[in-house]
Amino acid sequence: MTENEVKKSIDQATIEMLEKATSENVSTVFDRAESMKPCPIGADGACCKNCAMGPCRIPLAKNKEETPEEHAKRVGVCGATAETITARNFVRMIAAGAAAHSDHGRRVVEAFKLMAEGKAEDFEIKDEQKLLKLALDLGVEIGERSNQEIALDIASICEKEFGRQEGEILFGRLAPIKRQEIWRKLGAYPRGVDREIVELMHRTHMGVDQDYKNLMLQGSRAALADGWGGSMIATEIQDCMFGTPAPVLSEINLGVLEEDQVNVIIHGHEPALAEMLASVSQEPEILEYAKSKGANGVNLAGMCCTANEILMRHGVPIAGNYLQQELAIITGALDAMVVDVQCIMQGIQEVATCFHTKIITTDERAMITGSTYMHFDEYHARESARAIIKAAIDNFPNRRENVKIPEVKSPVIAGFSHETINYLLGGLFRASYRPLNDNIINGRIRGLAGVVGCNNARTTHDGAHIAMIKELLKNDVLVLSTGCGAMAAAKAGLMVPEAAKEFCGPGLAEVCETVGIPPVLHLGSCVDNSRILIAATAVVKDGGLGDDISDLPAAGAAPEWMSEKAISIGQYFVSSGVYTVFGTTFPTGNSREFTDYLFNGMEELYGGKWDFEPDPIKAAQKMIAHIDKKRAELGIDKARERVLYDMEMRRELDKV
Ligand code: NFS
Repeated sequence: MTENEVKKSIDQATIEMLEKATSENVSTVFDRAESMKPCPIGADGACCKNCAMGPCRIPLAKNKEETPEEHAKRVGVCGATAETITARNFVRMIAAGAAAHSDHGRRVVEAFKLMAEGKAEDFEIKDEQKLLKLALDLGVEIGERSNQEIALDIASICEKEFGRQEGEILFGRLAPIKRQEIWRKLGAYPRGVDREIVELMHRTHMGVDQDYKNLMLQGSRAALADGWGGSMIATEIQDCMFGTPAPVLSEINLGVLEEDQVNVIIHGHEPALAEMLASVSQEPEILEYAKSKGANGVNLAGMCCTANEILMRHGVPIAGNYLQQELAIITGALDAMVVDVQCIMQGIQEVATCFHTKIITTDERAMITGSTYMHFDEYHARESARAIIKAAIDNFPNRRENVKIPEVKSPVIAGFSHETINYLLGGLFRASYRPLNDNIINGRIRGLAGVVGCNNARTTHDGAHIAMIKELLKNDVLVLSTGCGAMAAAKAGLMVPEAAKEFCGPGLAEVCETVGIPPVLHLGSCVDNSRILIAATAVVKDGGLGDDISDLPAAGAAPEWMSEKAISIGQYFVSSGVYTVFGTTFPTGNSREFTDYLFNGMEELYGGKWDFEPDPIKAAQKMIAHIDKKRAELGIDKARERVLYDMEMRRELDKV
């Protein structure tokens, strides 16, 4: 292991595979990040390419105050100011991120509708309870009607929600009343996400909206239409069709690949295909076919968010997070990487040419030149999945000599949906968040943190996630996690109940040990950040901690973010009242005024705000400071002092 590689990742499996990549002369994202530095102008949002008079670059000189005269000169050819250009770039990131989540949601609704119409026989309603709850939320008549009839109504309401032209999105009603009033007062209560994104793209076209506060209002609307709309629809319908997650034990990291079996990784985001692959991969006929090709079985593993989906629902192991996608191929043991949409690096195809791995694309929206396309047909989902697995099996005999699977994996308990947390805390017959609220009020739990988001090759892989989470746990902050951040936590052994004793402050450790939960709760994929919104709302509704999400001793973070989806998530957290800190880089350095609006001004309007802190320990401390501020405002800071005093006393006693 060279010193250089330690900086690339804190994950042992990753470090080993990077060594293998170097020795076999295979270039990865880590190498490319080293040889190509980010453009400093683009990184700060200082480049406007919204018309052909540009691109205009108006960089801000760092480490130096700008005079008003200098600022006035720093404009694009059309006269657009630094504020306008930076804000336009920022809200366009929100639009792209919201579009990705919501188009995923729409696909799920389409499959759900086909199922309800009886046209997609391989799908079914797995969670009837959730279907009925959804019917109540959406005002769908239940009566004596069949599940199919109810599902059909739900599908057509959800389908229309994406394009809602006026009024308020229906799932917004699930937010605390006070939050909804804030959105109404500000004019931020969104219509359908399609409408909000189109309007956002219109407003950022040359010569339209030229006021950064007004642009951010539209940014908030698009982001809220994602979080409380597109993403929430995705989560709710997926739960109906594939089951609401419940705690499940599995394993994570490249060590889950098996040398003697056909290894298939499903990578991407939408769970329909992954569900079918999980369902067919152990069919006797398939296993027999694998045997005929010399393999001892078929080993399905996940990568990125689709991995979270099938981990949460079926305990299918995870091979790794975002920055490990090329490394899975570099093991030499991967027979097929099956991908759908989002977070799939084009680099995997080039890496695959150095090995025998077959890259199989399955979605007509996401093709990769040089890969094999096998259409996933929702009408005949099981047949499509069988064909894909068979293609992987056919590739098994093509394995070359250079196979090396790192012997690194960790146990993980996942599956903490809002419903599960409710049952675990309150019991099946009196499901409630009461014990959580009581423990926050009495100070054993200092507060809640959502640590979510990606990996980024510009910072040490997993490093910031783990440093931040450990700092939070030490200070009695319960962590909820999704996406690649959740995978980082799982790989570091933080998603098993035993972790509580080792990593948590005494108050949090006691609560986790009593309830039997890990101190970092895996809530799912990135669209499942909607579960965090619902959990936060449940805490508000249970009482004693204010009457809005912005009153809670809670904070959000994405310490290694890279995708535009993360910006949309950050914005809907902020617009829902959450203090949200990002690491690595922040794309608004070009305008101090606009950045100040995000970091301070928004709080006056929404009660939540953005922040940026690349040092994960400092970022965690900022989150803790915010949590303590909220505790003081709620008048529960004294309880916490008493608990701390008690623990200090106990430690003193231990020394005697
Ligand atoms: Ni989220 Fe999922 Fe990972 Fe980032 Fe990509 S997989 S939706 S965007 S990289 S957390």
